[in-house]
Amino acid sequence: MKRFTTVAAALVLTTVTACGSGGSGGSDEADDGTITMGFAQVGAESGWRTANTQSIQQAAEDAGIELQFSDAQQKQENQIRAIRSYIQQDVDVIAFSPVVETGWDAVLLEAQRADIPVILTDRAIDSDDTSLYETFLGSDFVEEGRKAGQWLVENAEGETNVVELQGTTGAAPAIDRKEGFEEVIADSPDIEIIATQTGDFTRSGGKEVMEAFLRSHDDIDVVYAHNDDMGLGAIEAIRAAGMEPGEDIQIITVDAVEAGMEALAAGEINFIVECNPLLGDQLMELAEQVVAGEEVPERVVVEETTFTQEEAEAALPDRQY
Ligand code: GYE
Repeated sequence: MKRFTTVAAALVLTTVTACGSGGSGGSDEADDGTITMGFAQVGAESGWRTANTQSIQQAAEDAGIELQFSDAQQKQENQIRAIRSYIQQDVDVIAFSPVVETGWDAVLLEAQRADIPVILTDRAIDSDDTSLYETFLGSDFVEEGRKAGQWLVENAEGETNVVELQGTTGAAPAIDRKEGFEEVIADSPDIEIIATQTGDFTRSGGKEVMEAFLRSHDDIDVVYAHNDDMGLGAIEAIRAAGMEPGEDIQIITVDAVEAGMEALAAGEINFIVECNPLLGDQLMELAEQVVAGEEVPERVVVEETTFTQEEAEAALPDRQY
């Protein structure tokens, strides 16, 4: 009898301990082995983002990871609020794609104090304290900008006036794609960026800014858009101004989402640098490793390619996004 009591008491204790570390949501890994991830997404601004969100949701389901998902509508304060709520819920791991590079130290310190590991995905942050996150999974945006510039250097004939549609101001892909492109064209004095402005990575933003560029410049040769969506908006603006996109004005974009690839194959865009949004499976793998306390690389770079018009036509049937 005495022995039975002891075992029963031990069992009760174990249960209490599991609950205690499980947090209020009862979703902590200690409960039944299920990992809960809080994911703070940027928004739904582009075809790339839609494909990225689908990839993350599908991969979580496949990996049996419980996903708490939020859409910040491209606002940093919304993302910070989402991260705080994940901290409060005591999730096992937080992942997010920072809308802009700076201003994250305070909230990430809160996550660190609560012992919740953070994974950066897609976009990087600009902070001296690299202990605030475990790893960064995403593309090399500077390299993407270089590839765009390289194509132009190889294909430009004579004086070439470029207008640039930048991504969201302060976002890593906007800063880096600009930097990589400028670096490569710097040695070509014939190529000049005559106007540059943000279109916030949206089709409507790209269209609006391109309309303004067309009103103030009658000598535009090339559009360099930091994503397909803005390039697609520029196509509409160019058509409305009575010109042929891809011919009268050449267009270079980044992403290679389906709508962009279709426009490339149709001759309306001239060159696309790929940026792969299918990060879900890799993210879930990293999350499992991080939660298990395993070492993960500081940086995981996504492999990418580029597409000419002919290559787009050949690749389109097999594209997943
Ligand atoms: O290129 C753009 C999206 O952060 C890589 O964000 C991502 C970028 C992508 O809105 O289409």
